[in-house]
Amino acid sequence: MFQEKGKKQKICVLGLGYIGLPTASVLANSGYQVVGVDLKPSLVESINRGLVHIQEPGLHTLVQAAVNSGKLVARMEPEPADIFFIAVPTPVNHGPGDVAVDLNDVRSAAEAIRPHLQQGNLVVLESTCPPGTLEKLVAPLLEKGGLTAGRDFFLAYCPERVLPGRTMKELIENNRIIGGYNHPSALKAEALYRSFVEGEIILTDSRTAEMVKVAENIFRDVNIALANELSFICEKLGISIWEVVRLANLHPRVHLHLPGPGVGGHCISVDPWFVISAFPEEARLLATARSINDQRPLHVAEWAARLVEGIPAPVVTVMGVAYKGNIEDTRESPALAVLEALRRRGIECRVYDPRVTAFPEETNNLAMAFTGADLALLLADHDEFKFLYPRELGKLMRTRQVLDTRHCLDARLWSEHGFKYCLLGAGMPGVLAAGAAEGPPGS
Ligand code: SAJ
Repeated sequence: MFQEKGKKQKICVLGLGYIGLPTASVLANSGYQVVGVDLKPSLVESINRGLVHIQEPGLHTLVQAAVNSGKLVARMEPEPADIFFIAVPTPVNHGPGDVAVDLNDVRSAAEAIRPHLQQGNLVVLESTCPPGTLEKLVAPLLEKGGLTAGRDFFLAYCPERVLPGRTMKELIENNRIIGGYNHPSALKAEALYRSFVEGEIILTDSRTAEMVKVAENIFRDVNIALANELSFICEKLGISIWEVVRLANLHPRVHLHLPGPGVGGHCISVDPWFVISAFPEEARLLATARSINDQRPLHVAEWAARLVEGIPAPVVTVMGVAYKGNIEDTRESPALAVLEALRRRGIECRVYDPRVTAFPEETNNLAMAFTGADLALLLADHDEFKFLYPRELGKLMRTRQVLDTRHCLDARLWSEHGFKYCLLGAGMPGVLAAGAAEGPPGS
């Protein structure tokens, strides 16, 4: 059986980031001999010491076990193997009036694999890519070595679908879509994934699998944009979008997402561009959704600025610079755009985030962050914020005001301690004071 044989197979994972490292460690702990490849020497060195550069529950333990058992080693270059995984970044670059998809890392990975590719090998692309990438870019690059894709070696696109913060669990439990370059390739990849995935595995062609992956994230982006647009309207109506979403979602066929300060992370705010840039005429809804979500940080900054208007040399303390709650990742975080917009207006900003460690101006010292502040601006709904004492915080602050953009805090509690509690998507600031004592629905 492939699976039994697979236990002894050697796998090269190119890219030891948010997907590559968790995947490499799971594969190593499933019995494969894994060589993790990354271009960053410091990262390679630290992984070989069992250390991780990503905060993800369960990852450190797994990497340590894999390294200690000798099943996982990190290198700067690929080497001959039975299976190659490509899990490298696929960013988009925003130029003036133009967004360009950057597939350079995928290209480099395919070129690095090529000299080592042998008859019978399997190459799997996991990075999110524009539909058609496997056929049009990866296969031709690999074939330049003289072997033919689908005949001499197997090739498949298997998108990762894990939610940051739940990666290790979802890597095993999620259903997987496998898009084969041809059917034999899909079957070969299926056998590999069956050896560590507990969810269902569905086979299709590579272009469909590529489109499925981006469609999943596009669905979320468009749905969030809808919630954000309704949120603008609810503010004008003086009602709460949060209550509207809660009640609408009681309908069995409605699943509105939540509004917020914007859409961050390296997936939802990036992947729609893989389709928009290739189909600008057709992808009108996608582009509109992107633009609605991109405007959110400016709207939040506008609210915040209004709340501190008239205060001499106002200070705003941002609570949570991560792109969402309970993670340490700040990539594409809406908080960055909010900070920039506030600073452009000359407003002094501080950043308090108990999760994020790699943000230069971040502090997890409450006193440093809140002393003399005029507004606590909650942007990421970390669990820690739910347990903050508004009474203690209020003593430090110059003006007791909080703007909650995630419906995270207990409005009644904060109001009881003298705070003007404002909830994004629940009426304009003037109107908010009246509704403040009501607290969030269900509180
Ligand atoms: N957000 C909202 N409202 C919501 C949900 C999210 O404003 O109702 C915001 C978040 O605060 C965050 C952004 O959207 O700023 C993205 O967060 P997320 O939790 O929706 O997504 P990611 O980027 O952490 O992970 C997504 C997931 N995709 C889907 O759920 C369809 C994950 O499963 C994918 O594997 C991942 O993208 C990826 O790598 O593509």
